[in-house]
Amino acid sequence: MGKLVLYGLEPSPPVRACKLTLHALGLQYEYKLINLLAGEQRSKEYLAKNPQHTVPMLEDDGNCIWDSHAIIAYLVRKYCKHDELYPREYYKRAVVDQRLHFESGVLFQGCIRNIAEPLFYRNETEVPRSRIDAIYAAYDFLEAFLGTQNYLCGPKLTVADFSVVSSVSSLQGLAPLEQARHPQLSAWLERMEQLPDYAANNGNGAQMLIDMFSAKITKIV
Ligand SMILES: N[C@@H](CCC(=O)N[C@@H](CS)C(=O)NCC(=O)O)C(=O)O
Repeated sequence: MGKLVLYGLEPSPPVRACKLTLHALGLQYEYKLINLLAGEQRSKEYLAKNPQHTVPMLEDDGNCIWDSHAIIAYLVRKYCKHDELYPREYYKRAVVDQRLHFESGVLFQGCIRNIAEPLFYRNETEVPRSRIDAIYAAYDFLEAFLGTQNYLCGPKLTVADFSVVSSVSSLQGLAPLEQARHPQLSAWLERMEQLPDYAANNGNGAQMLIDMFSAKITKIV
């Protein structure tokens, strides 16, 4: 097995999705901190590895992969002896892929990045109410995806749960889950919080992002 290096920082949800996956697979890795607010992702060295200048990035024996969804799928395919976390069966895998794309487009880009970018990169301090409404609308979809099942793709944990929990946990300051409107999703989040070493791999970083949001936001308008 080659040497694995994960580049990232704790508040980043997709970095934490990778940490949850690496932990579930029992993989050792080196963690290299990239300070986004200091612009380290745009250094010549980093851009040479990842021209899109995003974290997370995984380096596996010199091969660089970015986008958390590509990373977590790669890790399971390459390093997992069983296929539960990312099933090989076509339909089961399609369901996991759908949840991963939902996380990428709707939860991360549509909810988190749409709020974070104006605050952290353009120094804005007010958040339009419509962006908070969009978070609750995304929760409605997740509630439907879950139905009566324990995990997002059925009775078993998959990488989709790791990806989605990285966003949903980070949104709890901006849009706390309401038990009455989202009973299944609330129970799912509590279930995810019971995972071994959850705090180290996701909970603490999610709280950091929640604190960063609340330090910056003066008003929802
Ligand atoms: N879809 C990507 C999102 C990656 C992303 O946008 N990461 C943010 C941090 S959470 C970032 O690197 N921002 C710095 C930049 O874009 O320059 C993934 O899942 O990895």
